[in-house]
Amino acid sequence: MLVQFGDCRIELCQGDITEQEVDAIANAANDLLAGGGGVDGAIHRVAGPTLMNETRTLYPDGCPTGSAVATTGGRLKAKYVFHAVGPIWDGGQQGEAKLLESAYRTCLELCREHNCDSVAFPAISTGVYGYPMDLAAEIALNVARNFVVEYNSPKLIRFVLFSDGASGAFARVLESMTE
Ligand code: AR6
Repeated sequence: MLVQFGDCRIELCQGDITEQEVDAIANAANDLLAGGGGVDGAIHRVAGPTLMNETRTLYPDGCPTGSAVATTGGRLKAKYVFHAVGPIWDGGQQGEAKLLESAYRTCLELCREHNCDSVAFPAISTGVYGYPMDLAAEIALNVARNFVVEYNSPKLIRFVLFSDGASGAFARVLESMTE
């Protein structure tokens, strides 16, 4: 499914983010940038040791929750990886929505900084961090839509979803944006 906003499109697909041929992919990292399981583990495995070397050297203090930092893509097809730190879900009253929003938004700002026309995102925080998928989908897609409407870039934002549940949740929200 895809929806066009001005010159930009927001696209949904089901699959593995490590295989995406885009300028940048976002990672769902932790605040120590210590690597881990889930999509983080998969990205580091495919990209190789360059990623961890760069995060250790460039960001020895890690990255605060709600923000993101850039490295190159190592052996990935993508030129850059934006390591985004989403919040751990704690019932929804601890500022989780704002933090998730700013994690996505920082990645989109990094696209502008690094001249990336295309970026792929996983559903940040919806795995180990427990963010409810439907709420996360609404935040992710709202940030994406608001950003492209404001800046007319990047030209492509693709959400790469790992399960039927994630695809369904994102599709429902994106459909509602076209009504
Ligand atoms: N491609 C796309 N999506 C994926 C892939 C993949 N290859 N693998 C998993 N997902 P998670 P979080 C989906 O747990 O919740 C790590 O240990 C997955 O189904 O990877 O932000 C970090 O180091 C889910 O919908 O990230 C942190 O400590 C989504 O990606 C912590 O987990 C995010 O799941 C971050 O937790």
